[in-house]
Amino acid sequence: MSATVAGNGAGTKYVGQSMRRKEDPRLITGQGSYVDDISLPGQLWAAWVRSPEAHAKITSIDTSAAKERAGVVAVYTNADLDMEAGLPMAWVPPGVEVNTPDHWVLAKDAVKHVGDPVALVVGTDRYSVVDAAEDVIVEYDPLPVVTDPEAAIAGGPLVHEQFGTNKVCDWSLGGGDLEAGFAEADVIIERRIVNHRMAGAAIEPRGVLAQYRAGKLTVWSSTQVPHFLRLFLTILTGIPEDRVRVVAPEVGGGFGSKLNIYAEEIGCAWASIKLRRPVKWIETRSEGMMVTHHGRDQINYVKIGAKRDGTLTAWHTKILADLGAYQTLLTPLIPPLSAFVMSGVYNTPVVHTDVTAVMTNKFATDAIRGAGRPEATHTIEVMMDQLAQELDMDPLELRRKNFIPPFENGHETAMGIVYDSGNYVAALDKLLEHIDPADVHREAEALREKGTYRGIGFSTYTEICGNAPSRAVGPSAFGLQGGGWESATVRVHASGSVTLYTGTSPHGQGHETGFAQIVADRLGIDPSMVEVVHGDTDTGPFGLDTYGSRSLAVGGEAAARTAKKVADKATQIVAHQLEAAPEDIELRDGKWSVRGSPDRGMTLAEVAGAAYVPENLPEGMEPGLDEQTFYDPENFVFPFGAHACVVDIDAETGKVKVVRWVAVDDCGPAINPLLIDGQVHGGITHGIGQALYERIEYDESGQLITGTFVDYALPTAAELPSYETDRTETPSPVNTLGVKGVGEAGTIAATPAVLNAVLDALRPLGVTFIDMPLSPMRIWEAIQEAKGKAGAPA
Ligand code: MCN
Repeated sequence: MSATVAGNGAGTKYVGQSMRRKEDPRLITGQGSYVDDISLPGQLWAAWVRSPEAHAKITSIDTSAAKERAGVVAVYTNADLDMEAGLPMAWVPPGVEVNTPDHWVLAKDAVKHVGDPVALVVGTDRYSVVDAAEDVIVEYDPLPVVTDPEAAIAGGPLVHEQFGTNKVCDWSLGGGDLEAGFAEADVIIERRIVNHRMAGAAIEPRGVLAQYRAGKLTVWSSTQVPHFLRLFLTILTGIPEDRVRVVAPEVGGGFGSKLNIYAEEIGCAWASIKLRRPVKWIETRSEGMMVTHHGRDQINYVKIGAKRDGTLTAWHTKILADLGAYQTLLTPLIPPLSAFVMSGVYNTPVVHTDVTAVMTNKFATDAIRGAGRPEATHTIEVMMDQLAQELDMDPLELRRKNFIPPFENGHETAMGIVYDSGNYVAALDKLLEHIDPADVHREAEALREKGTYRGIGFSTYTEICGNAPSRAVGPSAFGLQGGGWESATVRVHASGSVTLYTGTSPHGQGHETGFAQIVADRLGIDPSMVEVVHGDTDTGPFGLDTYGSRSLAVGGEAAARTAKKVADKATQIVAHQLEAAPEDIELRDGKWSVRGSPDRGMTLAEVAGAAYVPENLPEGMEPGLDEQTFYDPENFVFPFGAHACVVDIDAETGKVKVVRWVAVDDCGPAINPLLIDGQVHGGITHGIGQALYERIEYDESGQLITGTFVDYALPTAAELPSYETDRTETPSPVNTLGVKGVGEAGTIAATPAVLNAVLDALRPLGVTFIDMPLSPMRIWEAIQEAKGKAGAPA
């Protein structure tokens, strides 16, 4: 498959190639530098005293014993904090009231979830500060706890009394007449679908090192959002932004969980300002499970209507979203993202989504890979299979009947969301070139005699990413207190090598490779000559970081446009030097030359030489060869695809094994198919993890009972098949690269394919519906219940 690349006759020498990642040699030979690899002279360590109670008044805090412990330099409580504001939440939707509690770096008067930080201990030794934290005596007066969102909204104990309710907000998005839509339907089905809470579970825990020195604050943090962090450090500490530097060194994954401004980041920075010494904190895995934000935790009450022939007439989803006790950076904004894609890939004329967000005594939810779109896709694709059952129709035929027909330049959904381009039928057709459901069903029949139930499940999806047009997401439109643009600077050095500064902040996605391919093609050089610099706010311009599969479609496009500006200037210089017309200059085989005379030409190094020794530049041209772009896209981008999952279930034990996975994804022309495959593999694994194994669980008293990886099961290679991946390439009209995001696509697609496969397998046993996570116990119980209903011996 080839990629379309716009501009300057640049060709596609590197774009489209499966180049190996430039960043990997240093990462796999131990030469990467993570926060915990960095130490500074005079460095202190921080440890946090955390609440063991899910909800309680703090009646007293005695720090005296901790302060006496050898090496302890300071112990702080909320009374010591002189910050005027707490941790930020950045969504203020116009016309919608959002009940947002104060969220202090250290709890004030009361704790609202297990792990709520109550005191900060700072000392000279990494381990003795942890002991000292245990010496802090906090007395609590327990308050009633609510962990179930349905109980919380129905008048359960109040999480924050001042609001008189646990409701955070109501928010709706819809188009078309629901009553008329359902009146037209021959069949209406309703389900309650639970999308349980999960963790990001990045391989590197969070960590912070803050140093205040000579009036400048430098913070190294394992974060996805160094630029955001710098801005909020300025707001919360009062230090001007030019005196604050944030560095995200190597970051060992985030999966959304490091898209936040955390208490530990602000607390360590604040303590280092107070103490005039560097302060470091590295998260333990159990702290990570407790106070690194969680995701999902939605209940979807869905009602859909269709004609007897399968044509959808109306779709109504009510989302109850459990936000936890506090709202972190984007917490209440995530469920509305579900609403944006609730049409899925279907031409449903009436689609409404009503979000109710609620507080409970759990830690905050926020963006975890997919952020709202996996929840929507799960609901849509599970419902499509449920409807197919009701209509006694083939689930793929039902999908085909309702697919939005192929479009290249905009399709407006019932809700007024304009998808950029799509060809959903092509993705499904391609998927079926790889796998035939009839074959799987034949195999299933043979296996059943041995007690194994095989099933196949599908998911056809689209999602919204490439965040974002500022005028669509910004304060007056959607309420995000920020923009959606991205920056890029290209510096061509005098000897012809190139540095690209991007405002994105990768943490595993491979930007150093893909972005170098884009720039290299436009400048006629090898990608090894392009260094991609990111994650340090002291280099390059302000940027908006990495999340929401935005980096390539926004940041990569900014890089492409900047490289094109450099190429345009190079063209002018070469035309002048070769005494030719600029229109006659083309970039071919690493040289700008006169069309038809390939021998007369200049390489980038020669052009750079001319630009920096400006004896013979066109009249009025500035010396130098650096350029910069701030790119704000016209629309989001909407990748799509079709996935198939085959499972085997042991009916005796209820254990599910995924035995085959075929994925066809369309993220526009591939910059690097190897990077795409890596993203899709990781994404699917994330989805399978949620569907079968992973679950953050609190008991009724608000205790976290999945506090370690012993209780919170992550899938490993041993549980998974080798994935079969393929692509279609439908260019986006939104950017010149034609690209869409792929970082979350696999996760968004995956969970309904697993659930549909499990239900397909269990159908002969009479099981018609079940919720994730599809644990052996849950499956076994469903089988027993179905047998009981059928009158068979359980
Ligand atoms: N790509 C490509 N050609 C395309 C589309 C994408 O070569 N047509 C490549 C890009 O160049 C980039 C990668 O695919 O190297 C992902 O690009 P994009 O979809 O723009 O996503 P982002 O770079 O913005 O990454 C964010 C996304 C998100 S939101 C989560 S969560 C996530 C993910 O990426 N977390 C990850 N992938 C992850 N991968 C790793 N290893 N670790 C994480 O924490």
